[in-house]
Amino acid sequence: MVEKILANLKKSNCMTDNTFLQAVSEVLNSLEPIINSDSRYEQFAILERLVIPDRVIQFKVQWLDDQNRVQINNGYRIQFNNSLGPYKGGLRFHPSVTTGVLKFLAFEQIFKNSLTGLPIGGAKGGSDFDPKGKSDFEIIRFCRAFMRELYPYIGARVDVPAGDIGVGSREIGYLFGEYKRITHQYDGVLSGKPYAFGGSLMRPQATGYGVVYFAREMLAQELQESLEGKVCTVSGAGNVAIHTIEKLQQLGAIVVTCSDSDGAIYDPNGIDLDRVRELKEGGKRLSLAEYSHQVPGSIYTPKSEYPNEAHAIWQIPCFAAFPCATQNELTLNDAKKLIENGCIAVVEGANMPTTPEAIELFQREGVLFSPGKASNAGGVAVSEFEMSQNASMEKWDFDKVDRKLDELMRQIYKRVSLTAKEYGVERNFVNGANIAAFKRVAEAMILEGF
Ligand code: NDP
Ligand code: 2IT
Repeated sequence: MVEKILANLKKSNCMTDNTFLQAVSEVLNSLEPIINSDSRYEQFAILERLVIPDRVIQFKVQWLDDQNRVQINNGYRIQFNNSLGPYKGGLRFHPSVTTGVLKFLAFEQIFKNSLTGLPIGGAKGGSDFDPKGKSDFEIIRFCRAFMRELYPYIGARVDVPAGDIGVGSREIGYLFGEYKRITHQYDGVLSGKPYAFGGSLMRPQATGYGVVYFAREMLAQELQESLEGKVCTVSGAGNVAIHTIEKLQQLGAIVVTCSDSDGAIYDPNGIDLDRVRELKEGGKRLSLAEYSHQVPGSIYTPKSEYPNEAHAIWQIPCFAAFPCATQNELTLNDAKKLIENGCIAVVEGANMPTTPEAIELFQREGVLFSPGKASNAGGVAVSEFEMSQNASMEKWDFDKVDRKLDELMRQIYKRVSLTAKEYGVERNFVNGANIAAFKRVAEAMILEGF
């Protein structure tokens, strides 16, 4: 059954990128213990329907650069599944964006959003636009052109985009401004807005803080361990990485690494987060090589010097590893090294950063492994809190959002670990997450007919 679905998908998706198939294979294979437990799954063709997006919207984005030259990019929104609520998921602006990458991200989002227990469906969108090196006015012109094409398809009760790689509150602000100018509507059509007009406190921190809350709970429950005084490695230097590092440091962990698309920093004295922020926040995206010039004792390894099919970050000994940059950034070779160096937990902050072979090895060797759809769900959860505040015209204070986030991450951990136990795959949080998420989505799909 699973093989047949995967073969059909391969045929119908002329794919230049395998990430969509990778994500679907993982989910379908992990559903084995549940799929025959309810005859309605077959009767309603749930698996077959689940792997095909409701809609793939593609459009041309035309904008003027600072030299008044016309520039063209591809824009996309993949509305994958809205059984549980309005389509919800981020926008990614990065040259590597293709339909395939966005389909993988939108598919993962269905399950992540289901795990939160909140009423949100799964979607993703973005563009192959590269924000690096663009002026603020170029970013504005691009965001306006992007929204001019996207606005008919979104709405506070229809589809609510947010940020992802290359899209933070600055870009969401510009996108919102254009939506408002075109439609004359002032509602929660986007989340991750600046606090000044409708954003939620703590949305910028939510994904990273949530990752650490999940890790704290998992370590306490599974191993009676804490993060205090432990050496941790984090990859990435963007929104998720920065706030993962911040919360780890608040809990007394010693974070010794971070990275960007060109190289990695090892700082045995603990990452100086203010320096990283100066280089990376506000869309600056300066090179981390600068960090090693500014901070004595730190070492920068450019990407060209990474070991064969491995990454510099994962060569550093640590208690727990937090991949927070991008997909497939932690390979089998990296996993071998982490295990050799005594790493006992891997907590994904990015979406699908660990390759399937690496996950398998971690699980075989008893390393606690948390998939991103469970541990990075705090971002989208606080996005939903933002939708809720917008709809009721309320403003929650920081502590309220923080408490709700912490509680929600504990709930996700509990849901995932109990489900794994119930289906005979104890401590397999990948299968636990996929099964728990699937049950909720499948039930809604059945009850809504077809
Ligand atoms: P940002 O754009 O803020 O940061 C991305 C970071 O990853 C940057 O340091 C960037 O380097 C690096 N990076 C991007 N692409 C590559 C690549 N191909 N190879 C190596 N490094 C790369 O994005 P976020 O922090 O928001 O996103 C990071 C991950 O977390 C993504 O997988 C995203 O899908 C996921 N995520 C994000 C959420 C959010 O709320 N923002 C929520 C849940 C998951 P450089 O500085 O050189 O560009
Ligand atoms: O991958 C993700 O969960 C996000 N990029 C956040 C999505 C959201 O709607 O907040």
